Amino acid sequence: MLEQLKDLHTQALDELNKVNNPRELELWRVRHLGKKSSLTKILRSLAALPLEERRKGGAQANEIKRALESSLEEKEKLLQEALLTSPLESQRLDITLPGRPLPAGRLHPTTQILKEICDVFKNMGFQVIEGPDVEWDYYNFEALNIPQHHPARDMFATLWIDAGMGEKARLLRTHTSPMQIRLMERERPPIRAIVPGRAYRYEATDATHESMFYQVEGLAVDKGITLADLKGTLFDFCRCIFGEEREVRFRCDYFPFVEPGVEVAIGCSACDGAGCRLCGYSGWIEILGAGMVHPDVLARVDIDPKLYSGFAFGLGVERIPMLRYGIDDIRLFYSNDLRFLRQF
Ligand code: 2NL
Repeated sequence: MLEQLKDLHTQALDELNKVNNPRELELWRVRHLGKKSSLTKILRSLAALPLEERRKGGAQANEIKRALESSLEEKEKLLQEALLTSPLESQRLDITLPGRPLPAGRLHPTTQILKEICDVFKNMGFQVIEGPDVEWDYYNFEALNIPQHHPARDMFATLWIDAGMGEKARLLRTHTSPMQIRLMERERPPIRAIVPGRAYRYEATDATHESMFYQVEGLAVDKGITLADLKGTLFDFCRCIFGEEREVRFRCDYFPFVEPGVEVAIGCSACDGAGCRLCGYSGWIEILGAGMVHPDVLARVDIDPKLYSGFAFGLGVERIPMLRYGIDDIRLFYSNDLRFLRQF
């Protein structure tokens, strides 16, 4: 019987080694320690044996039973642990792996140059304000000294929202000046402000014309403002944006809302003034229109032109990066071609 018990023990341990999950373990327990197991049968049969054999066999059988029970417990623990750690192992994250690089965006070239322009004027004490893209005829034309049916309206090919309604017609502003009229209506001199924003024209597009473009307009109104203030301010601006060395030229020009009107040009950076295709063989590139605010414009917003005077200017924003980087088509700015945009 002792031999039989030994075999039984080794066989049970052998089988226990092959157990892989709690269900198999339970089957193993029933087989080797359950009521119908060989071991239980042996323990039951002991009663019929003579005392000496019963004692020896009993001791052996009980020892094996305890051994199997503690093996069972151990195995149970092992399986429990494996149950916890195996998903942790198989789903392990390597937190030392470098992350996937996120494609970094960038500011649109127009946004970049707008910030640069605004910073220059902010440093000179101008405030930056914005206004609506949809305007009344009154603010876009009438208040700027361009009455109904005046030929000067032809200078600004207009996108109308409701044409033929006189001063009450709405339109897409053809310049950002309307906001400066609004500013002069609600504030009293001294006024120093620039208005960056979109402007719209009803025009066929080509390399130098877009139906939507950006403008920065500036305005300064106070007692004793002269053309010299205008010249000094715009010279400084040109030096900040184009560098100390670039030449700046002032000449007469006409805009209905100023008197006198001037045009500001800088020496062509492509040919250094020698003359090339970019500058139309003149050596100069026009970048700004400006002038002294027309007395009638001041009077209309109830600023007395006998006491106050002002200068105003307007510049096309896209022209600056076009000159600086040799971009030969303004349409590139707003056609969303990433090959173009990624270069800035
Ligand atoms: C150009 C010309 C200019 C102004 C804009 C202005 C605004 C007010 C009163 C008087 Cl509220 N003038 N603005 C003056 C002269 C020229 O822009 O060619 N811009 C691209």
